[in-house]
Amino acid sequence: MAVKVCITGAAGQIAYSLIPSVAKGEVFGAKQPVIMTLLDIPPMMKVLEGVKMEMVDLALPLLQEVIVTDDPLVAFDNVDAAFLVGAMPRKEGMERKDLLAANVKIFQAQGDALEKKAKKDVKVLVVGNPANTNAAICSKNAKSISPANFSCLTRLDQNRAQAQIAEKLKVPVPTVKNVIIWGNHSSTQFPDSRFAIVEKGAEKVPITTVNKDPAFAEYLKTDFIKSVQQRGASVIKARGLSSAMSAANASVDHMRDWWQGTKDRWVSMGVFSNGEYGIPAGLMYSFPVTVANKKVTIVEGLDINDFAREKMDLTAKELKDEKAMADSALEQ
Ligand code: NAX
Repeated sequence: MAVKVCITGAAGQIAYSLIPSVAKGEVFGAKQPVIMTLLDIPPMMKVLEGVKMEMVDLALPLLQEVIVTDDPLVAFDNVDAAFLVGAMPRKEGMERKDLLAANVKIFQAQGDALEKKAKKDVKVLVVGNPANTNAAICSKNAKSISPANFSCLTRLDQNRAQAQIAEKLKVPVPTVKNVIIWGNHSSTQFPDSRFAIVEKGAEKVPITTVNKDPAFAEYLKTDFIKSVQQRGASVIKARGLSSAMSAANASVDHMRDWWQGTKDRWVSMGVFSNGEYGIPAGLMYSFPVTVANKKVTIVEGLDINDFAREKMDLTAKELKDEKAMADSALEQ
């Protein structure tokens, strides 16, 4: 049976990289057929028809059907998985709270549509910003779907962090494991390298054992954190556009691990807190998690020192403020 997958914001730049990966089997399995529904807004329908033509021209064995639409009720009909990428971009002169207000309304409407149409075990990954708060609003409006089926993307931040450490240590990127992103997908996130290891054969070596130089330990507490927090802004500055190829790749990583499991490593996902590590219950917060049988479990029992506590609370506070702003925007 085919897996039915929706991608929203399907005429945009992230979707343009994400669509072929999903259609080729990189997310749901190399032998798993897919039906794809693509949602965007009415002015983008012509572009979306072009995207559909290109998908047909990929001539892929796993892609059974492509449906393009501007109606969320059609896009989410009977879907098993949804990548919610589409969001209102920040326009010149727009304040953060106006951007948030516009987006929470989009995600409220999409939550309603998911509630009406999606499978009850649908897996929803929110990529569109502000991703954490959008995911929380979406879930709130889809009451009959478990909140555990909603998450938001912080995997790009994790990948950025992992790549920077690998570069510093001159080791292959996949051998660096257990870097954590805590909190919001914003510049208050806390990229935490304290538990990171390098795998050398069967050995797991803490990164500060791989490089014992005190300057490296200092870098991990300062420039490393800042550069991961600011990486998105650096890409915009250089490219004139926000991260797209890397965001699509991270979305693939996130959904693939949710669908197929994480095996022996932690990954970071924005999920609802149940009060773990003193983070208020109900906040959509990025935690280290493992996944087995499509069930996400927050890694517990990690030591939180004063340095980490301060950073984790700061990003939680930003999320609480965003949630309050979103709630007031929805009341208006
Ligand atoms: P684009 O502007 O290229 O594409 C967005 C698409 O969404 C457009 O085609 C637009 O028409 C569509 N759209 C707008 N409102 C919609 C609605 N109500 N329903 C369906 N589609 C709608 O942006 P792109 O570069 O693809 O980025 C998409 C989102 O990802 C943005 O919000 C961006 O900020 C966010 N990002 C999130 C990241 C993360 O790690 N969580 C990283 C990358 C990116 O910044």
